[in-house]
Amino acid sequence: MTRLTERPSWKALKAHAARPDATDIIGLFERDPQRAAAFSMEAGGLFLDFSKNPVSRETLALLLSLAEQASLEQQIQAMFEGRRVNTTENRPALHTALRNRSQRPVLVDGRDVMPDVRAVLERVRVFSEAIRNGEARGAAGKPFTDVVNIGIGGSDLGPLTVCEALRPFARSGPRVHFVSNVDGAHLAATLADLEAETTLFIVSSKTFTTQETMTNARSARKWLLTNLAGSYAQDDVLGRHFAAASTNLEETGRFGIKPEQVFGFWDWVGGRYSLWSAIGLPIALAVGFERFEQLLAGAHTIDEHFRTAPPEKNMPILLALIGIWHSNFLAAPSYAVLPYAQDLAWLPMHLQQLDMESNGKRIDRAGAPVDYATGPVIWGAPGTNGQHAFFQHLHQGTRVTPCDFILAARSEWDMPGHHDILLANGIAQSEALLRGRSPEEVLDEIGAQAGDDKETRRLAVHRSFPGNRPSNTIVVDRLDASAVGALIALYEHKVFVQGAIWNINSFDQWGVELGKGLAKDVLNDLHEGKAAAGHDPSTSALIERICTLRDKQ
Ligand code: G6Q
Repeated sequence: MTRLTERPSWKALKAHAARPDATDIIGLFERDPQRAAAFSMEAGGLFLDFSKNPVSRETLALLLSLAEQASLEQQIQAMFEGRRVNTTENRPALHTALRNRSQRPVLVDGRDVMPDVRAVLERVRVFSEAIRNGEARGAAGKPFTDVVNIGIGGSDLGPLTVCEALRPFARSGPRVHFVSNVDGAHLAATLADLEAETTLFIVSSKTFTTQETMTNARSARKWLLTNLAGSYAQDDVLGRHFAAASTNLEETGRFGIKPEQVFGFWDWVGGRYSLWSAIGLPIALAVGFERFEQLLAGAHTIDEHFRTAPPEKNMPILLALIGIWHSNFLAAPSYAVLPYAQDLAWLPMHLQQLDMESNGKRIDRAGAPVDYATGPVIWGAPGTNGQHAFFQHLHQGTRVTPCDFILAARSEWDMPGHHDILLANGIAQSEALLRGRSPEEVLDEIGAQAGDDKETRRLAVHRSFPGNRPSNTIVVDRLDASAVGALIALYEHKVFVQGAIWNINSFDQWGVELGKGLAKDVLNDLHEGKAAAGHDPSTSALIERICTLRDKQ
């Protein structure tokens, strides 16, 4: 296969990006009165306006031919069909099967995985309903008021993001807490407010060997037994107060979790794509199984759209291509996700993992180093807070950061007057980024006459904005479970498309292994109180310093 940078579409895009007016978005609007309508689309309850990007019809055509030359449609099909698209781990990536609401079978090695998927979902339904309605109780016979999910990475961020997003619908369920960090502060501060008699722990870990999760799980078990084992049998305490979402049934049993409280999934579910599996159990507990199903259904609608819509009308494909245009051809180093919704506060973090762990790769699928940029740095925070912090950089910094604004037309909270202010700010920010403000406009606005006030003219430069800064705006009617499912699925597929075009494997994460291994050696050193041979001088000195400070009387 021809290398990506050697393909005609890549070269044409390079030339296209070198035009002097390549980033003139305002000019595109001036020349095309239909632009706002022509460069926006709807799918699965999501509306995407991508008109505020330096993308013309010609740009789009070139980007679409880049996708075609990467055999994108065949790659999409391969993922949905359960082919082993995760080539370094020799596995399919079938998060789409977890939310397959159709009757279509999904075959892995000729076997339909859907009966197993449905069976686990049914067990999640029964268990979550029993906890929510108080039928399932703790060792003291009391219903559970609090659930603590212990997990990290993909076993934390996905369910946490969704539970936060659906807070308005969580009023009748138990409170759900998330403990991820091995920093004892996380577990200790969470447990400080909880009663052992009414607390259920879910250990969420695909492997059930993750250092942080197992450390937290063991400390939680100790806390529970210290508080309850004096009055109740240890087996009963563990059996009732612990559940697990895992693929490692041997280890969950060894930990003391009853098989009936273990919810399985499969090696073809990647951690950062696992919220749709048993890892979503905290979601079902927080907002009810029916809403969990609505979440799956929302994602499934986007899956169907992604699988069947032609590339030029395909939302994840368009979003991905625009991202490629920014990062590979216009040299944007990062990408900001700006939900104007406090309930989506964790979305930027979830997307950061999804995108950066999937596409932060430098070796292509053939094993050769790439000679083009892959996944950008993803960051962001909810509006309007960001406006009072890093938006300065977005508007006037030297680096251009493409942004996604995410807005919900209606609020789930009864707080009169707030939502319009929130929406107005979100819309106005994308307008300001596009429009900018010249020094002359600043002077006009402050009523100064050219030349008559040196100080005013000096300040006008500082108060001006370059404009032509790109953004997408995604609008949902309301942030219900279906919209949240659709939104996350949209980004999952965007990431897939980019990985497919960059010819990298978006489904492995070898880059997290080296540090994990070294941490074991450093932990040994900390236990020994001195640095063993073999570290670099900086690392040895740090270990020694930490040991000295730690052991000081
Ligand atoms: C995600 C990664 C990673 C993983 C965590 C937790 O795609 O694989 O974030 O989810 O390392 O792993 P366990 O679920 O096995 O504890």
